[in-house]
Amino acid sequence: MQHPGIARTAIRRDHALIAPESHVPLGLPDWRNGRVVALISREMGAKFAQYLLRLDEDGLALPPNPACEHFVLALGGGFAIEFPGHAWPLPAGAFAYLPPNAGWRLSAGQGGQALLFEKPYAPCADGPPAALRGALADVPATPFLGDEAALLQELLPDDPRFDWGINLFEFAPGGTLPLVETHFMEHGLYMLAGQGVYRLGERWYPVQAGDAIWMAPYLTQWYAATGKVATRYIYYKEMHRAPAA
Ligand code: UGY
Ligand code: MN
Repeated sequence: MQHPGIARTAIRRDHALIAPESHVPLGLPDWRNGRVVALISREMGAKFAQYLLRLDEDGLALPPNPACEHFVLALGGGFAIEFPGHAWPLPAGAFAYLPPNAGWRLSAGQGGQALLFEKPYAPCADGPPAALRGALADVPATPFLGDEAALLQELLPDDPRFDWGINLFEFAPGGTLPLVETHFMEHGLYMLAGQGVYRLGERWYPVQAGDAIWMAPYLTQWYAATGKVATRYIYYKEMHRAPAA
């Protein structure tokens, strides 16, 4: 058994790796039979939040910050999401986008685990967009920069009313990001499957399914999938907006 004083977790000024052994769940007001781990938040220096929700039987979750926009992905178990005029089933692998102040309620019949991204919406003339839902299995995957070993699914439409993109990368074993990236957009990332090595700035981290990563603006970043199975990670990035003036 691993020594309880050892963790892969690392929190730095411009990046963070949050490994499951460091999770500290908490309950929130008006939630029922549910707890949340704030994997990434403004407290850490990020401009958004990323949560892991665990609801037990008959659980109910509400938006942590209702004035923000949200993206929820059902990881396991089953959920239903309700907001005025809508009630959508959200089985494992389904996702939903909820605009600011949508007034949603996420319920779990038998229980389940979900990932939640949350951000203050950056307005534009025609925004914000309406709520939408989808399923990972229905979103086409395209080779990233022509690389068949790095398949990218863009879960939200390429529509300037969206101020963020939520994407899913699948790397075949041995696949890598084709370049060391740097950009003004932040990332929040959650590893769904596989393992590899993430370069974050000048540090290199062994990472695996269940890990979360925050990358601040301009952090240099690169990934190599080293496991025997494909890596799948979902990540958030700012989109369709210029850097702050
Ligand atoms: O979209 C991106 O910036 C993506 N290629 N970055 C990453 O996976 N770290
Ligand atoms: Mn990037």
